Amino acid sequence: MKFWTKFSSSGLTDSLSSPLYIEGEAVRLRHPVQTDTKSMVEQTQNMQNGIAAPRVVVVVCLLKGKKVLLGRRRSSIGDSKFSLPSGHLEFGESFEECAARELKEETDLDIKNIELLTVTNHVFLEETKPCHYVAIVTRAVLADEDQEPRNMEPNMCDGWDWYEWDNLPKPLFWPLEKAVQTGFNPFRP
Ligand code: IPR
Ligand code: MG
Repeated sequence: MKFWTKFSSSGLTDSLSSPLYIEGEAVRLRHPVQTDTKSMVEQTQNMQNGIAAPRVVVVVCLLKGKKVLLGRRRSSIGDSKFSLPSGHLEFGESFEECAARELKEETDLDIKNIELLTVTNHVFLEETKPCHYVAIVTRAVLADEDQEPRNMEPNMCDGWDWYEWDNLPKPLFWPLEKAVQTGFNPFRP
């Protein structure tokens, strides 16, 4: 069953049975949401068969001794926040493949012993760019302990460094912040 939500230029007119029109086109949503027309235009950038869809990202807790690798983001999403290396899951990829690829792309590091730890759900409909992400949180270690991270995407990140889990920098980017709030600890066996 498909739900529809109708918007007017003045904002939300909530109805499960009315279409949402953005620039003349009807857009299907599975749930009515509280936001305005401009936000909806942004939100519906990720469409699958005409339905606004969540995206999947894989984040990696790369552990070295008592430290974890973090970088300060440069991005319209989470700008200036400290983030685990992360990236969007590509079609056909396993979580482990995505983790290894993203680490290589962003830090030039090779990793091993990639394990799934937890999943976090992030729904931000009130942001300038509303979005919905499911974050697959993994853990890994360096394939070669002597490797050092390189900032491979300086337009996306200020640089990578190792931080003590008990003394994380602030502010943290959502996936890590949410995990920490729930008592998550990647160092637990
Ligand atoms: P990419 O795929 O560009 O590495 O994604 P990202 O690191 O900017 O974003 C993934 C995190 C989500 C939660 C925005
Ligand atoms: Mg990334």
